[in-house]
Amino acid sequence: MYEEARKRYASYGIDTEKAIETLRNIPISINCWQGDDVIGFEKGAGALTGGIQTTGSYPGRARNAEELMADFSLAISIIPGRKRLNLHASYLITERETGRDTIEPEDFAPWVDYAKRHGLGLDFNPTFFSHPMVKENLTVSSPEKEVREFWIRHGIQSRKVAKYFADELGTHSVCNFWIPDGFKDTPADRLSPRLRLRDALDRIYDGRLEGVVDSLESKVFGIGVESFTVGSSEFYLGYAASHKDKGLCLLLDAGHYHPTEYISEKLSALLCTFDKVPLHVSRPVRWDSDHVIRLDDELREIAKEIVACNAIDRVLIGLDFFDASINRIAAWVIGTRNMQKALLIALLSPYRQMADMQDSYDYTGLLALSEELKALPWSEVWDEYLAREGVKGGIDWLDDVRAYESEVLMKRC
Ligand code: RNT
Ligand code: ZN
Repeated sequence: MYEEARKRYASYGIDTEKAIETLRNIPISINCWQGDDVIGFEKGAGALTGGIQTTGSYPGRARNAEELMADFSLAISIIPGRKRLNLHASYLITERETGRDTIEPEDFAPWVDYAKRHGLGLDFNPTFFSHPMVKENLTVSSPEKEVREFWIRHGIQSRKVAKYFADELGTHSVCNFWIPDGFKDTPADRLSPRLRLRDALDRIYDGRLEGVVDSLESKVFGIGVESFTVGSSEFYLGYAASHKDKGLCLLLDAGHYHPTEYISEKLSALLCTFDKVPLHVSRPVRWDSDHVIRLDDELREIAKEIVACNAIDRVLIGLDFFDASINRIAAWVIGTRNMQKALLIALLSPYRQMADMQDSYDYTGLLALSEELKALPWSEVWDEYLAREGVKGGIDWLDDVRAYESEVLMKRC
């Protein structure tokens, strides 16, 4: 079957072997927070705030680091290719009495050991939500100095953790800031909170850290903060672009724009200015709902842009979804494998030839070819790839997840 597929692609000038080799080396950063509904391991952790929500009560949520690691290990054994793990500050593993503003790299040492054991890179996110020091939905843009200072310290300490990850693991670490500050209703003063956010960022980013990719994630609105987001797209685009010399860049989350805007369309725009473009690939349904990503048109278009822009090394693919209504390990596997399927489909397309058609105004040929490509047997190439990686193809992997579910997950209460 694969031989037939290989020949078919070759007739379009596409080398399936090269596509497989490239795919194997594209790292995907998988979000740890799908495993436990964004709760984390802090004492007293519970309510999720910041305008995001997990819905559903599927049994078996990981309740501690040991369980989360065990669950994640099963997931990555079913996911081919290179993987990274994306952590939040709230996932610290420590005996030390510490607060968000006093976290230290050592509080994440067990994650570094885990990453080394499994050949993973680590990315990091400060956690500006689910905490009593979030006052009226505000952190660094609060009118209260004490609140601002607390969260500025959290930002500064978080970058140290990312630096530690980069140093220990010999691969970059994305340190992504998503700050959910906003207002439920129309504010009287939009400028002051934004100036306070700007000043906080000036304090947090006081020098480049080798190996750390510092990124800022904007958002359009959140639940309970519907009317105003301090860190909007324009705010962060302007800030990141004007602090490019400090290594700052903008992260694109697929769920953080108006419903007719797509991040696939924005990638090439950012690549004109920024060296690196980190992503949170997510799936918004009616709002920023963070559904598990499907192999839908937008996912395919995101992958197409990464490949067609020749930006595999510049776009840092991270996932951001959290569905509590289905088996969480299956969610990781389905979402990550979909990202990889979309990349494979993109790698199996003759973009040079298509760009030439565009440049010679052959829009008819371009439409005809791109529609024909959809019917080519990419799934044969996918199955071959999984077989070579020693990973189960088809739906067979689900048996392993179901067995683990009855043996392990169902015993958690
Ligand atoms: C929320 C943002 C943010 C979070 C994670 C948990 O809308 O997308 O990235 O999902 O940091
Ligand atoms: Zn995100």
